[in-house]
Amino acid sequence: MTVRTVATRPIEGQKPGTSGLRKKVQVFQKPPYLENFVQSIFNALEGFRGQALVLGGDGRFHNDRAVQTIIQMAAANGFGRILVGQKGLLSTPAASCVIRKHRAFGGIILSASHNPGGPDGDFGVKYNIGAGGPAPEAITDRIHKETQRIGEYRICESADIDLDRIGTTELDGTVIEVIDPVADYRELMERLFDFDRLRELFRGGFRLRFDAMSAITGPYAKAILEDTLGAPAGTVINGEPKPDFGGHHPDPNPAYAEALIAELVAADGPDMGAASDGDGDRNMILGRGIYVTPSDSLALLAANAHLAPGYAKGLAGVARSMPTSQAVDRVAERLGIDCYETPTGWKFFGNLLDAGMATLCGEESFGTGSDHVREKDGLWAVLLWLNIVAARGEAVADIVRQHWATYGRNYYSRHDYEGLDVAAAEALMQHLRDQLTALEGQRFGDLVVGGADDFSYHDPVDGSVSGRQGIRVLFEGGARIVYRMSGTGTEGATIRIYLETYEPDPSRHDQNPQVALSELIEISDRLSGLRERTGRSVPSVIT
Ligand code: VG1
Ligand code: CO
Repeated sequence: MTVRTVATRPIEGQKPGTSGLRKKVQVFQKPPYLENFVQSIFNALEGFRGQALVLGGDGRFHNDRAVQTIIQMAAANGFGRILVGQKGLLSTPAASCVIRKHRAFGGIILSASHNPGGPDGDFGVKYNIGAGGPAPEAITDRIHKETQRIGEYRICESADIDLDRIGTTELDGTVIEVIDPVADYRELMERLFDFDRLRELFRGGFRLRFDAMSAITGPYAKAILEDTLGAPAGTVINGEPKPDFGGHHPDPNPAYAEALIAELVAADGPDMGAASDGDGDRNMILGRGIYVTPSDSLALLAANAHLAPGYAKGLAGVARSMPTSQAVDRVAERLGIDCYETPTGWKFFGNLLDAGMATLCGEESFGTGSDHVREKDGLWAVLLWLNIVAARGEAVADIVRQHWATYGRNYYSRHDYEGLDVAAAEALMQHLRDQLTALEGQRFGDLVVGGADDFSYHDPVDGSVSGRQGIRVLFEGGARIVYRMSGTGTEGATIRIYLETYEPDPSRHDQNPQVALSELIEISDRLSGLRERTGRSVPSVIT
């Protein structure tokens, strides 16, 4: 076997975003795009010689080719072991679980997550550290620097490794272990949740519909929900991972999971509905006749987690990304635990989880997780919900309504404007920034601005500071408007506007969120000048 050193030159734009480097499949397909980025990851790391690397992806188009290339490069760069999921597959939370359990040096996850797949879709590469979580900014910055000065990459030229069969092979002194992608993850879930109780729930006729959206969670959901917990066959729909996700958008939200929503609205619909995204780290929860917003879900899980064995001792603290609604803050206050506010992106939760300061964390973008791994975890959230439903013996809708009655309801919505002209989007953000100091004290109808800033995060664990993380307009009484530019898209710019208002009165808990938020939506338009600047009058997606 020969290790080849191949001369190369830096490629523009290899800068990791909110969650890894995401580009069109065609960009990644063209050598040496992938090779450059992977070598830059290795160049940015120290001390991995002889250590283990975990590798796998969500099965999207190009996953199979990219996995082979990365195996050859990891071997050539001196890793001692490569743990790769069978067929090159690993969900994002399972990869995090495997890294931690096998004490790997780190892992590479191939996914563009909730972005569409297929030959014309998106591809992505993300590096996770030994703690199991996404590389923190200090490392992603280093990787970006390496991409700008790369001169060569190393690769072991060999035939493709057989990834269909579980077992061990060797490549130039590097041991390659093809592992069952589900086994370690299932074992972890079994330790956290009361599987006997869940079996009873399904034996009693509880009906769950889980939409895997033709993405990676299918095999995990079937193995755990159907094969282990006895949910009837057909509980998991769209359960076969496909390279193009069946042509669908693997993003579990009301806009892209219409069929599931329709089923749950029906009077004779299932008791609970759920969906997850391309790489299995997101979740959407539905009850019969009710959609649970991710922010409410986080708050509810925090209030009820003690009902599951893995969290019976209570929570050390909770954390949410800044734009996520403040519903969980109210739960934390009542529990007497800390609530941390971090920038968008799971990498910011890692330190809090490692330090034992937070047990649960979540984002408004359908992400919830805990200290069991260092990624958000879609199926985990579904199992925790099931455990809570089983322990309380109540319907999802009743649990949600009781929660609102106790804590008040945080009406919440996110408006996304996608595919905008980059310069126009940047100018809009700057226009908002320019108004920040003048905003304080201004009155808009009944609402008074209590403060406005561009969110800056001071990590309480390592002292690092991350600035420009989103513009916040905070009104007295808890209402907010937040503006951010997306860091995961691959076409033009996406502006996300997050709207939130608080309603303590239970007699007003049945409004349509868009109506409850209409005043804020108007103010938001006025402050940003969005219509004039972008020519758009309606959001691309409302969640
Ligand atoms: C989006 C979400 C963010 C999430 C990220 C990765 O980022 O808003 O909350 O962490 O996607 O999720 P952005 O920068 O586009 O707003 V996943 O499931 O795509 O890895
Ligand atoms: Co994802």
